[in-house]
Amino acid sequence: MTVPLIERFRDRLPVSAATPVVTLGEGSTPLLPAPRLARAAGVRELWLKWEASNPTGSYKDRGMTLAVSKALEEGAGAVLCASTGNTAASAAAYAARAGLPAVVLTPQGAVAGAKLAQTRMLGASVLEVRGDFDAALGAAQELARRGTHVLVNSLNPYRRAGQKTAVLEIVEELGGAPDAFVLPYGGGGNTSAYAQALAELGLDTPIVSVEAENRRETLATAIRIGDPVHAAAVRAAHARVLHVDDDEIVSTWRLLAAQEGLFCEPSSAAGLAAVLRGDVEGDRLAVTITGHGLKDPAIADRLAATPVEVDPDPDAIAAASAARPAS
Ligand code: AN7
Repeated sequence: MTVPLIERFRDRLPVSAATPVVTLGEGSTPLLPAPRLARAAGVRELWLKWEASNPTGSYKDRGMTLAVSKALEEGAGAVLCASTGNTAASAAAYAARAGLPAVVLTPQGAVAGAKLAQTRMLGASVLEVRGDFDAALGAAQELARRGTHVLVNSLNPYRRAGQKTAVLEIVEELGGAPDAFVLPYGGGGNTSAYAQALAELGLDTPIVSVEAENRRETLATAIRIGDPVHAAAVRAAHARVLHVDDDEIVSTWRLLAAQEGLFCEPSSAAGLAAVLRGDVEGDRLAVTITGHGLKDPAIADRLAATPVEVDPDPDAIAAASAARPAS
C-alpha cells in the first residue's frame, strides 16, 4: 500500500511512537508536467500537484490523517468541523477509520451535492447551518471550546502540519524549490501550511495564493468563504494574493480537463487561472490542483458539451463523432 503520509514524513511531524496512525493512504500524489499549459502561459516548466488523488479526493486528507491520529491519541470523544464540503468528507472518512464520531457543519445550500453524499455515506452527522461558512465555523469553534469535540478545521495545528508535506514532496521530486508555489486561497490554511514548510526548509520561495474575486458569491463553492480565518497568517507569510473571477476559473477549469486530462473541481483551477493570465513570475512553477472534478458533477453537467443522441449505427456514429485525423 502507499506509504502513509505520517510514516513518510515521521521525522518532520509532531508524532511519536505512541501516536496511532490513522491512514487511508494519503499523500505521495502525482506531480505532473503540463507542457501545453506551460506554452500557453509562457513559462518554461509548469508542474501540477494533483491533490485530487488523495483518498477522499482532496488535499484535506494530508492534514486530516494527522489531526485525527492526534485526536485519537489524546482520547477525543468526537471530531467536529465546519466545511464547504471537502474538509467534511475528509473528516468523516478519517473519523470512520478511527472509530470516532464526526460532526460536520455545512453552510446550507452551498455545498456541492457529491461532497454531501460522500460525507453522509462516511457516517458523519451532517448539520446544515442556516448561515454561511463563516457562521458555521464560528459555531464550530464555540462548541469545540466546551471540550466535547476536537475541532479538525485547519485552525487545528496538526492539520497544517500534515498539509505542509505537499511542499516537501514537490521540493524532493524537483530536486529543489520551484520559482513559486501557486494555490487557491479559501480560508488560507493551506497557504499557511505551505509557508510553514518553506520556513522549515529554510527556503524563501514565493507563495502565490489565488482567491475568488467575489468570495461570497463564487460558483467555486469550495472557496466560497467571506472571511478567511488565516488572513493574518497569509499576510505574515508574505504570500502574494491574486484574484480571479468566475469566468477565468471556469475557462481554466475546462482547459485543464481538455488539454491535460485533469478533471478538477472549479475552485482548484484558481491558481492556474492566475498563471495563465501571466500574473505569476518564474520559469518553473508548481501549481497545486486541490480537489477532484467528481466532487462537483452538477457544474460539469451544466457546462460541459452535451451528449448527442444517435442510433446504434456506425455511419450515423461516424458522422456525429468529432473524430479528427491523427496528427
Ligand atoms: C478544493 O472544505 O474550506 O485556503 O471547508 O476544498 O486552505 O481554505 C475547503 C477549501 C481550495 C481552499 N481547494 O483552501 C472546506 C474548505 C479546495 C478546497 C480550498 C478548499 P484553504
